[in-house]
Amino acid sequence: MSRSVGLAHIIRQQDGTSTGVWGVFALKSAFQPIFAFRPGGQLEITAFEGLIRPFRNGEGLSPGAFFNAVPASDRMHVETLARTLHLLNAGACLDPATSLFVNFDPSLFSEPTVARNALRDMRLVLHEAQIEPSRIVCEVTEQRAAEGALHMFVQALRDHGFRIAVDDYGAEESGIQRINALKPDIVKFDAHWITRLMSSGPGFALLEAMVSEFRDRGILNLFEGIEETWQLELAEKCGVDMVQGFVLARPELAPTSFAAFSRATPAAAPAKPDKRAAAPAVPARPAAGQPAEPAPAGTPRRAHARSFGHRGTR
Ligand SMILES: [Ca+2]
Repeated sequence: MSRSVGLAHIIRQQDGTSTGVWGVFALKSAFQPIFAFRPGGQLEITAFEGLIRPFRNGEGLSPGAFFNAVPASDRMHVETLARTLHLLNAGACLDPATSLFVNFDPSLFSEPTVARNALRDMRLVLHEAQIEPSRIVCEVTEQRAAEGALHMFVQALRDHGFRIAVDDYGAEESGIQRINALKPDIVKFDAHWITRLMSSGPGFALLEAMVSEFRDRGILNLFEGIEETWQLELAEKCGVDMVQGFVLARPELAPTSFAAFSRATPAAAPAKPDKRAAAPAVPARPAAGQPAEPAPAGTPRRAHARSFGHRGTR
């Protein structure tokens, strides 16, 4: 089965997942789990972020390079295709009890009519995927769009019943005033910024103060790009609500194996044997010393600069 989204096409695969075709590129959905801290310090998958993985002639490409290569005139089509794929694939293979984070570039939606039509189309896809709008968290970057247009777009998202997350908080010119004005449900702290702050005592204190301030305002805090065990320990010490990063789980192409953690029945896709049967109901936290440099809790250390690729991976 195939259908068109603008100039692009979506193909339903035999395993129940959907892939996209845009020019010479094949696009697939990957999902990365987002974990919540539960009482007792356990971590539980509470949501997934949809991320695009582009392929050309069967070879995987960097998402950043792919999105940079998309001409401005095609960006809306490609973004719409990416979101549509994530919604269809989430409906096919993710636990309905989890939320789905999808990325939006608000600068593409500065025209109210464009936003209205795009969100109406998105609701149709959600209906088809049998996903309630309340499961959707829209990640918006605040720094790329004009303020008035951004507020209007965020309001339109809310009117559709979606939640709002400010993405990459701390990068570039984002600031507390803009957070106060936008009143998001969730703030996702910029991965590089967190790493920098965690590397010094005063930086960590600042991070802790911000987390506490947002919490007082009813905003949930999420740290992304958590790559090392010591960062995870500091995140917990900071009182953050949710964490995402390679140390916990890497993104997996749909159909993912994550269903094993929270869903008894296999997805529309054929079950991946073995792993499912043995998987624990709640993923174990990484043991100290693995997979990466441990450090005593509360001992911030300088992180190795490593690209996490969370940008431009809509
Ligand atoms: Ca994001």
